Amino acid sequence: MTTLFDPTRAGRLQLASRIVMAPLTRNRAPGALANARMAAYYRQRANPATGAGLIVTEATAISHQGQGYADVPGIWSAEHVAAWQAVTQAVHAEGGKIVMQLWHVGRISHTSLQPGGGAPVAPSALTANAKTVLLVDGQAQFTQTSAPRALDAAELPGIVQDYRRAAANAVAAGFDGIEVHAANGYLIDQFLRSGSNHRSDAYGGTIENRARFLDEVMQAVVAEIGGDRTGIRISPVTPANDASDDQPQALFEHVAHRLAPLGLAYVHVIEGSTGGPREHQQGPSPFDYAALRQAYRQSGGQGAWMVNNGYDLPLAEQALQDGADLVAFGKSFIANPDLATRLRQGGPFNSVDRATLYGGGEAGYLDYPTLG
Ligand code: 8OZ
Repeated sequence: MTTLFDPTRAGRLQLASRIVMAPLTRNRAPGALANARMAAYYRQRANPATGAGLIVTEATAISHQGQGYADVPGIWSAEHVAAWQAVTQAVHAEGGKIVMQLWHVGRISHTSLQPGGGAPVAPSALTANAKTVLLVDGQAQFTQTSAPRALDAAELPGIVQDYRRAAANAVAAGFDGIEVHAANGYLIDQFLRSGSNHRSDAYGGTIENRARFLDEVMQAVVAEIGGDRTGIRISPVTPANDASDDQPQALFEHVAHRLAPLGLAYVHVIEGSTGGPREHQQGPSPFDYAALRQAYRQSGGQGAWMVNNGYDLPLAEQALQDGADLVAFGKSFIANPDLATRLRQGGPFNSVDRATLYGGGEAGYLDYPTLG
């Protein structure tokens, strides 16, 4: 019987366990630059014997336009690349593996974070009923997102190019690969889902059209660094950031079909409502995740299948028996740097302090205790 503690492979990534540290936004990168404190945080979780078999970084902006939250890191300049090298070196020194999550927030932004104080960009000029995180005197301030402007189709190749450059930069910074953030109501998901995409051109309307932008991003990134170190994260029914779709099953089975030929390292699926109920449903029937994986496999997709959202040990072991390859843990990795040790021993588990999640210093970041 496969356990969480058994090694596996995801594309060209040899992983010492099935335990993945999920991407987690922490707003501790002033100037969009990774720093020594972040390197220490990832290092604490990097040894596969006690921590993660694979770390996915916090979401990282591919461009200034892709920024939507205070003090989140970036990967669009040489300065960003140099800053992240301290993180990849720290993780590799512990024998760990780390991929960077590439992020464009689209409409989930605020004019104060955009180039020239302009409007955020989106598939359509529809304001999200959603909040972003600004920092005021170091304190997280949850603030309504700004009204976006609709992207002109002529702007899209530039954004695709930003993803491609970000992937190249991530490799230059020493990452083992990248994960394209296509989940949680950010730019790619805004194109995918009917609630946020009201376009009448080749990028809107039909499912095929709404998936076109994702397709172009994936093709570009895979051409740049190779499919076997590229992953993707999707969240078929999450309502996060005002995301909605009237036919999620058909939409994401189409996405699975399109992803299959890319030779990806892995597909990462948030089940249900991100950070909330796993049973969350959009549309008339519960989402069928087994059918989604089957659609991917039947189209020839061989990437590792990574599941996420509210997993504990029994649920995770069951997922592996049911055909998942990897399980990503979010909040439990924030609070338990030695999560693998604790899972192996059946606990105990520290719980997360919500007051220190977004922004701040070492408290609630570097000071969660390990066993022993
Ligand atoms: C929580 C706070 C800010 C951003 C996501 C990147 O949901 C995020 C995020 C989560 O994917």
